[in-house]
Amino acid sequence: MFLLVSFILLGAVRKMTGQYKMEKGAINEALECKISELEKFIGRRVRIRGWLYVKNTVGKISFLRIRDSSGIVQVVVKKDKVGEEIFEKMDKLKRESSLIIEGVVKKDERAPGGVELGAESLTVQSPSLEDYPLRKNLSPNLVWKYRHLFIRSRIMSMILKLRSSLSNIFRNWLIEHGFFEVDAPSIVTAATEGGAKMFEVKYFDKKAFLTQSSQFYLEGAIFSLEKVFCFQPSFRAEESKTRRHLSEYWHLEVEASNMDFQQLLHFEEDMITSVIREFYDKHKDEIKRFNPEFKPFEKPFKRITYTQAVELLKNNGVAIEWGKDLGVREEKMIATILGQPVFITHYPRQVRAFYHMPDPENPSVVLSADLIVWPYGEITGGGQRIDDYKMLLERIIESGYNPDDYSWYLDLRKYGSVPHSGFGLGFERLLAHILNLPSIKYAIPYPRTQTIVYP
Ligand code: NSS
Repeated sequence: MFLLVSFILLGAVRKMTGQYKMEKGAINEALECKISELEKFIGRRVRIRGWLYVKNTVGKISFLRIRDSSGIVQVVVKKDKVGEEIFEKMDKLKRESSLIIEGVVKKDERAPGGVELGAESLTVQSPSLEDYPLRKNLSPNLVWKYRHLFIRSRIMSMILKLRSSLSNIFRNWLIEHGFFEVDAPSIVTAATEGGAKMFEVKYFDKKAFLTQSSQFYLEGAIFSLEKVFCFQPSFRAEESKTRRHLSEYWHLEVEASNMDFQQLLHFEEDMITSVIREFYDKHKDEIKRFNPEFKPFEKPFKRITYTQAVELLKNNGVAIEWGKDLGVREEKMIATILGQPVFITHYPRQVRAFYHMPDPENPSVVLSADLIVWPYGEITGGGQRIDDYKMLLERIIESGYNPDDYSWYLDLRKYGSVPHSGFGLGFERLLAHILNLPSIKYAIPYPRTQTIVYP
């Protein structure tokens, strides 16, 4: 009796875990796999699921290129193998129809990936209802109009994979270095970055905004967790139609207690060089395809103070007054002369947001740093924060803001304030720089710019 019960139970467990099916199927059933795995299964019968990329029929044979998330394979469909009805149906299929194909994997040195699939059965999951609108020689307008389809392209799927990997590497690096991920609200009531415009939101009967930066919320969180970061969108309503501006971009922001300005610069260098090195080592071939010239950044990064930068620019014929913010032209010149990336530090207080700590040795400048590359410009902005209640209140008033709007932020300086620093990194700017993309819009699946809000 005991043996009988055990036997029945064992059978149930094997069924549940799929073990039973595997054993039975090993002989007859096709093995479900991704296209990139096919080379491991030469001679085996497999099943792939994908989308029709290209079709070319010559008499009774059709050559299909099928893509899935992992790659592309050539599938040879012979009329006598799949039957006349299926062959005719398949021959009418339009690009991007979704298919399930079973067949035997064959070695073929000439084929991309070194293999091709000899189809034995073909199931149309869903035929494309119309001609696919994205064909060769795409105009930029078409790309933005059909962004939801364009992300299926090989180039975009490659970029999206790299994007996903880069964000994972950043996250893992920060977590391994003792940071906690903290989530901040996207709907807020006040500005953080003086210069940048905000999107207004009707929030029930109140006025609110889409956040420009999660910095203030991270500053709040250091008093709980000490080392924190977030990776989420920031919104900028700037009317800039440049290759480096998005209205919604992914912002990696880091904040740490008891970190001073010099420690912050070292921290940024460490994080950025380690993350880019790991990213490069993992994806060298893909990165080289986009940007053969790219070399991972080396420590230490070049450093120049704003005042030295103004001197340098003047010596190179640029008419710039001390106290004015640096523009694209100036950043380009500095990055070209000094090499990149370069930290520009100690900006005049009037061109930086109110929360920056004035330099105790020269309070007309603040302990802030932008990391500049070319052509994407500033990839990080950050610095040491004012941690004194009175000083922060004065700076808020001096900058023309209403202290009531910032009372919770001021509170942080009332209860056990500590020196602290942090920075924000424009994720798409960094990715676009590494891959040398023609515009930041290629570094994000669904860009939002002054002119693009659909799809
Ligand atoms: O405005 S920043 O320079 N700084 C802040 O928002 C700080 N509150 C961040 C912090 O210290 N936690 O923006 C930071 C970075 C900047 O260096 C750019 O790389 C990127 O955010 N950024 C942008 N990327 C894409 N599009 C736009 N419009 C954009 N604006 C800033």
